Amino acid sequence: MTPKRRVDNLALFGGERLFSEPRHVNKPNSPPRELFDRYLDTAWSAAWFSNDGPLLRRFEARLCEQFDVRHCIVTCNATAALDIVLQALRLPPGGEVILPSYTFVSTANLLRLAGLKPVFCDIAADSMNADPEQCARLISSDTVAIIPTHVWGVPCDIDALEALSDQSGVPLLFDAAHAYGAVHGTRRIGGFGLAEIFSLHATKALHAFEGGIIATDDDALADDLRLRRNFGFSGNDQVDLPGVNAKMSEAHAAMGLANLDVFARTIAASRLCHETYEQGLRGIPGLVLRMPDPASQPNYHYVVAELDAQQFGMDRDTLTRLLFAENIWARRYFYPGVHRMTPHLPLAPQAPVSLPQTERACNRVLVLPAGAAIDLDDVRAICTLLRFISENAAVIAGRS
Ligand code: T4K
Repeated sequence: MTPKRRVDNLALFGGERLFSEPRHVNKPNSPPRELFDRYLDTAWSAAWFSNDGPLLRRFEARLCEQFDVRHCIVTCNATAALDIVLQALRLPPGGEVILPSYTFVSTANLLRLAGLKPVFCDIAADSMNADPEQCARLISSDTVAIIPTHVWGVPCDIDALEALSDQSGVPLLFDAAHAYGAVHGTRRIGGFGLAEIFSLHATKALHAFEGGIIATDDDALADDLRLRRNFGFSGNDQVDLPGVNAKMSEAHAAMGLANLDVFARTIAASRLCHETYEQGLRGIPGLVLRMPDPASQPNYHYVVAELDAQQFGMDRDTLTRLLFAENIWARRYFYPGVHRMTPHLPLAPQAPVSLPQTERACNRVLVLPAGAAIDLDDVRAICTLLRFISENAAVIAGRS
């Protein structure tokens, strides 16, 4: 890790890369191996590896207790989880679902596959979450659901969205993929809306290699989801409805449980990483870190920077190219915005959807390598590099 002294030292201009191996946005957290092995051994000795096994049940029970909800249905990933929720709600074909465009593409894809119509709302500039006033304006007689995301683990304006759902009678589901461990007011994320859906993908704050959680207090919905997760089987030969295979294996549940055991340490390490970036990037013109709202007890899992090209002296994409050349795989999530992705472009191209705050975020955001598993010396080296680039932005921009 040799710091750059001259612009020629940048890897994009032929210099040595800062890191010999890529530094990723979220290197997966690994719990102590013996902890994972201990859980796995119980599955091994019972020779029970899937289908509602004992580890899965333990995992679900612990999640219910944490979220203070009656049901947690754990699945093979969050996309499959939302898929069975949409099926369970029996939404009429052609129904409109309001969701932000500034989110991962999976929800909009599922809506299209289910014959539903995604209606994209803009985000509030201060939170990057769905703007409740926009959502209210988009409600029509065809609206069948609202699915906002707690982007970067920052809770949405839950009170306003719940009020909107109550007034309109439209069911509210939260995409909580990023938000395990976050708190809104005095309650953990997991207990809001009709259901909240978490991702346990390897890159998430809490992970199970792959996985998803549906948290809900609705007994009938939970019963239906358990059937749908397992092909619709209610007995050995009894199939009640057309379900799919959305089950989680015991090996995945073992990883989920092991990561749950060490989660307090995970959050503390992620927080330290965040604070190291805060310190290291302070004062760089035009490079602003999104600060976690302490009132919502964030999980500190993502380090999200916003770049003002004019003040920094270089646009976000040029900076991304410079960082990639150094093996810093910073990501411009959720570029270009779901409403501008091929499957979700408006059917009438002459009437493009205008979402100014979403487009602004898509053009400015850079998610930096972070999380509990990152080496803090790497974080300091990334900050030093960003400061060097900022100080030499005019020269670099002229050459790239
Ligand atoms: N809703 C939201 C808001 C979401 O963000 C997501 C998923 C979902 C719903 C759906 O949840 P799941 O159905 O996945 O449970 C990644 C993840 O694949 C995806 O789960 C995640 N969001 C999304 C934000 O990020 P990509 O295409 O960016 O993945 P990828 O492979 O580039 O991974 C990100 C970085 O992590 C890379 O730099 C490589 C590194 N990495 C990745 C893996 C898998 C590792 O270092 N180790 C690993 O094991 O989508």
